[in-house]
Amino acid sequence: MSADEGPERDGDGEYQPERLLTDAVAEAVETGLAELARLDALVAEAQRRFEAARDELSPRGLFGTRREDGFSKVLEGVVADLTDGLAESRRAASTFNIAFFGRTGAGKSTLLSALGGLSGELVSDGRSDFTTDVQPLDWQGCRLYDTPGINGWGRTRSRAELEETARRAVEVADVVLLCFDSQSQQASEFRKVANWVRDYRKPVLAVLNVRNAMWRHPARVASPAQRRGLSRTARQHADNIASELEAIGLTGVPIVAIQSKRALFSRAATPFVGPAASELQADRYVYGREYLDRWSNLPILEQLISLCIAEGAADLRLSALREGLQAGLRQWADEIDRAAVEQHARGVAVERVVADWLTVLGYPEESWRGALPKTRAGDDLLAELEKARGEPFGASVSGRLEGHVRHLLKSHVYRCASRHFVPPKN
Ligand SMILES: Nc1nc2c(ncn2[C@@H]2O[C@H](COP(=O)(O)OP(=O)(O)OP(=O)(O)O)[C@@H](O)[C@H]2O)c(=O)[nH]1
Ligand SMILES: [Mg+2]
Repeated sequence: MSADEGPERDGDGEYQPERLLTDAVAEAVETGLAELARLDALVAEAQRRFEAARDELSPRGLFGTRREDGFSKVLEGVVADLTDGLAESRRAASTFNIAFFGRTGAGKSTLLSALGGLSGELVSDGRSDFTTDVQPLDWQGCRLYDTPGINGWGRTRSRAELEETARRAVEVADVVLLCFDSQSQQASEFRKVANWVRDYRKPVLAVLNVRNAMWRHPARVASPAQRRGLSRTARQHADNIASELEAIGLTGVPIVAIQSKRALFSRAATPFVGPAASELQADRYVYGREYLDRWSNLPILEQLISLCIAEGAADLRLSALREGLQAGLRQWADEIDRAAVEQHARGVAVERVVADWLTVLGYPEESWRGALPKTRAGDDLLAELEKARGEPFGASVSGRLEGHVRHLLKSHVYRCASRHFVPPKN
């Protein structure tokens, strides 16, 4: 990637390095929100159908109350879950998330402070493991997540806790930035992050913070041969990082070399409270902020982040939203299937009881069938049940009870009759 193009300017020639990124973020956020509106409509339609199904299965009684059954509960759960899921997505969709990972001292907080135009308070004063929490910073419609150095995990907070926080940072990230510096390029420390990145299919960029103060500093390094030498060394570092990343399964990751300290010197808000405040003043005075910005190469990193968001992240956001909803629906389809199997078993049991009763009591005759309770459609409940099971009950009109009573009566009356009956003498 060319490092010599100047930064963006607007029509009046005013320097506006963040414009491209802001536009890309705004567009991608808008695409996500439009998709959310479509999904909202889908969920509203699903809700309408669920409720119609529930009304049919379990109509409201005389006083507007509904009998609680398995289906009602499942359906209410479906609607609440889908609505909550979309509300959660809406909260995350209003911003774009960029998570920074790297070993302690790699310059993560420096880079993040440069991007955010902070005044240097997050940058280490030289101590390692300076950042101890995942810190979110709102910026240009994005949320930047500064994370503790990965090699220091576990020193200030439990490793498991920090790993979980880092995993969540990858989960919500639209873009993951892996930060290296010219002194440490071991990608193996990123293995965990790399696994999450692959699992969640997140776009990744690598940043190489070149610490050599002479790199990309034409005002101080006049000799082209010397400049080429410095560039060659930076290139070797970048190649090394590429093969390290490949070794942990991250192939084709774009790598941008930057000078974080120079970027911060250009972009920081004043009064500056970070390290080397007097150096910052001197550099601004001697070289000017625009020079420092251009030769820090930060605008190229910003362009790459913008491209990532403009080209890929909007699609990723869309599929993440859709997949999220689909996963919710699949889960509830399984619940409904489970409830259906359960209800079917209960139905079979009820049918058996009804069949037994009919066998005992006898199948109701047409003459008194009108006394049976009716459904809303006007059928009596027995007819409704027979419709549902697909065949009428085979019980005869005179049930076993009748036969039994007749039998009892017969034998009883016979016995009584035989006791009291005195045959006439002839
Ligand atoms: N000389 C020089 N110093 C730098 C450069 N980039 C960062 N530093 C310094 O290196 C130290 C560490 O930088 P940070 O940005 O705090 O590093 P970090 O990756 O956030 O480190 P942790 O928070 O400990 O994980 C700070 O004192 C920075 O001023 C650079 O390009 N050149
Ligand atoms: Mg830090």
